[in-house]
Amino acid sequence: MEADRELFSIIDAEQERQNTTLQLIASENFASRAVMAATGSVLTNKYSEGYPGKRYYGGNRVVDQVEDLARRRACELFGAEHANVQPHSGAMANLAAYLAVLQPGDTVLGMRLDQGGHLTHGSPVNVSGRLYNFVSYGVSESDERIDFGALAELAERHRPKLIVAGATAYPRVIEPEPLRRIADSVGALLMFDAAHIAGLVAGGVHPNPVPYSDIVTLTTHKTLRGPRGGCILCRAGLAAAIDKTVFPGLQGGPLDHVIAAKAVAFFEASQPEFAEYARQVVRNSQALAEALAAEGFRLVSGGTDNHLLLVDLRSFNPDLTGKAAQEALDQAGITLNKNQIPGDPRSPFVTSGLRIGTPAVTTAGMKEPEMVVVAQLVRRVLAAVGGDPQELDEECKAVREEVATLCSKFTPYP
Ligand code: DSN
Repeated sequence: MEADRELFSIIDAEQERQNTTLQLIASENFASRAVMAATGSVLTNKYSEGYPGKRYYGGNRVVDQVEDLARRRACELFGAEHANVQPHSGAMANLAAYLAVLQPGDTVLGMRLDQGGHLTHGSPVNVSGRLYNFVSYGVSESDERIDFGALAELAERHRPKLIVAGATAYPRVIEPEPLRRIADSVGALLMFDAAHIAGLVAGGVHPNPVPYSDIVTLTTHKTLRGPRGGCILCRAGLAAAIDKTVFPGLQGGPLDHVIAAKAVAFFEASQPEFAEYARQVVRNSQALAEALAAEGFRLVSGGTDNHLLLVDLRSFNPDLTGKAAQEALDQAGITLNKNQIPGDPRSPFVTSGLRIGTPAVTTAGMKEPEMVVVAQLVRRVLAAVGGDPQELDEECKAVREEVATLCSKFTPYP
């Protein structure tokens, strides 16, 4: 058969993009060759509905070993009693967790999307917000950190069955202990969505929510640096309910090739080098925050202690929107995303902020000195937005060349 040159040349173009431009999307990373080899393996050919030892089809002796290994490694890495490694994504992991412990109409507390939460934490446009009575909590105006006092009051008033913790755009540590206390005070279950910080937890730089939570969901492709997918960790008492909900409740056949790659990622994340990686992710994020502040940008909450930072663009230029900033930076080879900031007067499609993350550039080998250069490049582009369009074009072109030179020393896939 003729080779599919058309498709593979498109993939080559994406590899070139990843190698030559700056990847600063907080939820992205560069998976290892081993993770990608497992994802591209013959395991993609197998059907294996069910769980190890209890499959619907034959021929699963080998696949059972893969899934058992992935489950065992996930439990060891996070100190969990049970792991389900089949969720196709973080959204599926969250939905399965809800379906396992809630009835439609039940009350749940979750962090509001525009305060740093996630669509699946009760947004009205997501099935979570349609099926359950989500009540939102957020950050306090004064320090832009989770307002635990207000959260405790909401819990007292609404008596939720479940409290959902975790965020996608929150630059601070989320302490699991006070959440457990609040959940216990009203007899609620606690679910911690650790999708963003799973790698920081595995690397020992953030507190592990597993001992405090009834359920922890995560994705394997963000700071954890594995394949695109989800995972659920839970107490032994919830294992049967979670497993039954993932399959046959929600999904069909598991993606065995991705489960194999998750096993690789759990192995890699258990190595001493990964702990150093996680530490460097945070050091880079803090260096970038400091450098951006020196360039005139206000950081939401004043800085960061994780892998991401939120920039309030209004401090730099009140007319500069996240949308315009993202588009100009994209043109200059700097990939990141516009993001609402707490209390943002602009819509999620426009926004007043940017979210910037360091997991991918840290994997590529960048350190604090490179973060200072990145901040300067970002400032140069954003200073030109809103002025003469031709000057903006020229500045983007000049920055793009400097970005390419920088990336040539830190190429993820040479
Ligand atoms: N899309 C992910 C993120 O960027 O945070 C969350 O699902």
